[in-house]
Amino acid sequence: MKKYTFHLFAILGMALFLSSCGDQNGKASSNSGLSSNNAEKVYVAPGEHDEFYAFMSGGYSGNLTVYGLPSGRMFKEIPVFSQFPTSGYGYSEETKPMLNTSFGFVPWDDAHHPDISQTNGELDGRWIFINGNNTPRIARISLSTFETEEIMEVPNSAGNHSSSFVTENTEYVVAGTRFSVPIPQRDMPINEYKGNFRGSLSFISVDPEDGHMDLKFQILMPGFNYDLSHPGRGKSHGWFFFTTYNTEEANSLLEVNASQNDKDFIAAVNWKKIEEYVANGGGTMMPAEYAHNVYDEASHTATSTLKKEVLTIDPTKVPGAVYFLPTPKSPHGVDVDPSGEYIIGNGKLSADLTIHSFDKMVAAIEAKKFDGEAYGIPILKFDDVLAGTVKSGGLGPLHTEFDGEGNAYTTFFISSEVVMWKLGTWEVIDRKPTYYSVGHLMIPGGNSRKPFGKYVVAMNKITKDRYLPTGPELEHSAQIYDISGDKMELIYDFPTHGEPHYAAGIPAELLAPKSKKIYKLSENKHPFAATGPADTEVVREGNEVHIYMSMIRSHFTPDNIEGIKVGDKVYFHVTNQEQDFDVPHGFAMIGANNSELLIMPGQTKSLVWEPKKVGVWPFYCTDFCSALHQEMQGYIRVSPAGSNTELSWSLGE
Ligand code: K7E
Ligand code: CUA
Repeated sequence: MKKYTFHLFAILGMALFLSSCGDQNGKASSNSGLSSNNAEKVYVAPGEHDEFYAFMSGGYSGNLTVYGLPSGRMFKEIPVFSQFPTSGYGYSEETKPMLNTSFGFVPWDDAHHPDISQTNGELDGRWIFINGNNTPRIARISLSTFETEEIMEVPNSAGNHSSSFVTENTEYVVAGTRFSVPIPQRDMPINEYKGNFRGSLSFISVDPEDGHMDLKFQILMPGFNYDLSHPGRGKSHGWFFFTTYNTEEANSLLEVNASQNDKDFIAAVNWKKIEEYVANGGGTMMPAEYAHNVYDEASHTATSTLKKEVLTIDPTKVPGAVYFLPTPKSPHGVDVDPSGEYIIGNGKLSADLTIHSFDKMVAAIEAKKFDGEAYGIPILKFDDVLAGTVKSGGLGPLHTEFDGEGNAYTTFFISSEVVMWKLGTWEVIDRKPTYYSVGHLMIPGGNSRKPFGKYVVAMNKITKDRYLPTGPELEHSAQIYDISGDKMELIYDFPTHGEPHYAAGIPAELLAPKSKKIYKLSENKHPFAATGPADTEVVREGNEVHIYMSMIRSHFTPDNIEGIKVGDKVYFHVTNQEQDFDVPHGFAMIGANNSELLIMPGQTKSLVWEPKKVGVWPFYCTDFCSALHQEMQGYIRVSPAGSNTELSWSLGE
């Protein structure tokens, strides 16, 4: 330990020396955050573990990446909405159904907001949810296997952005539409948008035992843009808050036309009221097509079901269910503090933050003090619900997180900074620059009753000169600030993959002990599993051939197969017989029009291959698994279509 520290000091000394010489641009050093003390704060010695997991959305990568804090080391990319050749996700026969939608197979999406499941408003570390914006979907990922287990398409939605946030006991994962659309979809002139389009807010229930999702109801709101959302907690549990913009209902040149109103709204939704209404038979079933894809851990296989209807709610028919809180300047994020009292509107075209009071909101509703209505939904008076304003001096507030010690941290995109301020007194305590143009920020547990306020991670949109250049395309950049003291201290930069929008962090001790190590062979229920060499065989059904194959260090059984013909459709069903932690094997077949398979111990995966050329063709293991990994290979003999080469298979003959 001592030795490492010494080396680190030596390296740092050099870095300081170099930067003090100034760079080629003659620009002043931006390394003021760098001191040996800060270096120690992010240094995780070889073999040591990080204190937190950070799950960062991949944005346009469609996936979720896992990092350690404070080291900023990337541990895993979890494929969610995008095909991922590294593991075969979305290419293997078992996982193709995960990417099925009512539009057919959609192997990509734009993933924005991960949120970890909660019990009593605290992170419980069972699952993490994330939204797909483009072809509206919500995914559930297991935090024991770190695999995507379920994807629910969201009908009547478009640009599924105010998603995927969970209620205090994970009763629901909530999804709101960014783009309003005709509901049901129909052929109509675009310029008749106003008054005719609708915005849907979807409540997807989560089974407390197995996490399975079910789309319970959709609230059909006026045709605004529903940008972000967050749950009430503590006393405001039972409510959900959504920001809106484009309350002008413009359908063109929104940068001008959707910035006309001085105030848009935060929609406050009392979902418990709606739940009650639904339980009493309220709501209207509407035809809707949407896919529900579930991955089963025992069979290692996903199935996709196309659902046909959805329960819709007209909010004007449920008294007391929805109110509008006027909020200045096209708010982007809406965040709720750990106590559940303060609802923070981040008006992205403003310098100030608007904080609404939950208690005042309830009092104003009880006193029926309304300032008119919008499409039958009561509008509360701005001054009646206002708790305070943060005069930040920054520009372009986007998102706020909390440290659990009475402080809030807000990102300002335009002025590129994080501003720390005090809940209740609204005074600004500290501000630190970000490099550059920060979007979201994350404190582990920062969207729960119990934040772990040691670090805040800022996720920046623009990288420019932070790293060695990599051509025109640069990875995004995240920055870690130590917030354990009175002021924020920038301690580290690290590159992130795709475009992280939001992230969710959790103490490592809540996840690491229950992380799954292997799949038990004895529990493998895959219909084509070959859990031992005795189960291996090759079965022909017309021109379909099923190969039940097993693998163990360092061979495949069988490794010689003859009798395959051009025009066949060959399924390799490959089972990894290993029962040791971290001994995957890979499988790759020459000319296959998909990817390799990376198969975990005890798991079965299937690859389809349609041989097009006569010959003898090799397959091999792609993961360096033993000293004899290079020997882990086999051959398939492919005969002409119509030939009578007999089907045979063998090992060691
Ligand atoms: Cu990037 Cu939450 Cu999609 Cu703000 S959103 S930055
Ligand atoms: Cu198995 Cu390399």
